[in-house]
Amino acid sequence: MTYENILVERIDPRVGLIRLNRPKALNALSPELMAELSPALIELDADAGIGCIVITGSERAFAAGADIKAMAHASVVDMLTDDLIARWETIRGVKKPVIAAVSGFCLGGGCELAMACDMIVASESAVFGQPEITLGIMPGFGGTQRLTATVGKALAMEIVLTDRRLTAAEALAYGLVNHVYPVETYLEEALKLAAKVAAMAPLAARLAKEAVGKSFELSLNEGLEYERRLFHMLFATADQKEGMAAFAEKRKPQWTGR
Ligand code: DAK
Repeated sequence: MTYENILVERIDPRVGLIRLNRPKALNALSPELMAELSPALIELDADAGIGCIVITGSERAFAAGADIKAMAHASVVDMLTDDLIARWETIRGVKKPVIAAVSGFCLGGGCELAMACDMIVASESAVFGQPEITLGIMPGFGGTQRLTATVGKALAMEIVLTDRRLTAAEALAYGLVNHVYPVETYLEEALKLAAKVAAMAPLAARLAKEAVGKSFELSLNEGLEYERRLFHMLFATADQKEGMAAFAEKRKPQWTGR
């Protein structure tokens, strides 16, 4: 598939890179962009040669939110019936680990997209926020849920109700991002982190991601039970045998993803 609003690359080793590419609109997430992001994610997720996916924007903007101009005249029926929401939901269904490499503006739907990823690597210039309230709306893709789970109620309320923005350093302190690097190196560092993840046993990475994700939804007891089932399941894989044999034989494991 050819894309006009994103760029897709396969980077060695085993990393898929998606660049949001509407620089003039600060990568505003238009319906057209989301319609491309969704199949690109599905394609990389299905590609056995890929072990981790990185989503990035430009140095100036990861994404300044959903496209306000495209949404301005939408009715409630448009919002309810459009398959727009399904496109946003695709990110939640991706089974491989996804890292957001964020620089510059990371606002509204852009911040929600980054938070829907599994890890965030930020540049020193990154600014996180949920400015929807200034448009007469509120976050619609996790800005009241994932953000609150990460930074806590008090700060989430301030961000969502007053358009308080977080600097990269604050985002790091509150646990919203994994690492902060200079603008010149943040993408390279995100790709290095992705390569590290992609070098792990693919099925173990997939199930480990699933189990961490479930911790947001289940009680502790249910989560522990769920984790145990996935843990047991990995003993049916060739990679578990290989990983433990390699340890005993003091060599690097050769994963097959089986
Ligand atoms: N939408 C459309 N265009 C945008 C945009 C956006 N979100 N953000 C920036 N642009 C465009 C500007 O209109 C401008 O275009 P031209 O006028 O040159 O044609 C260009 O990008 C450069 O922007 P500025 O000239 O404004 O640049 P500045 O450096 O002065 O300001 C800024 C940068 C990021 C502070 C400012 O552009 C800004 O405040 N942007 C809007 C930020 C914002 O309010 N974002 C939240 C949008 S609402 C959903 C899920 C999620 C959502 C919706 C639905 N579903 C699941 C269905 C999310 C909603 C949102 O994100």
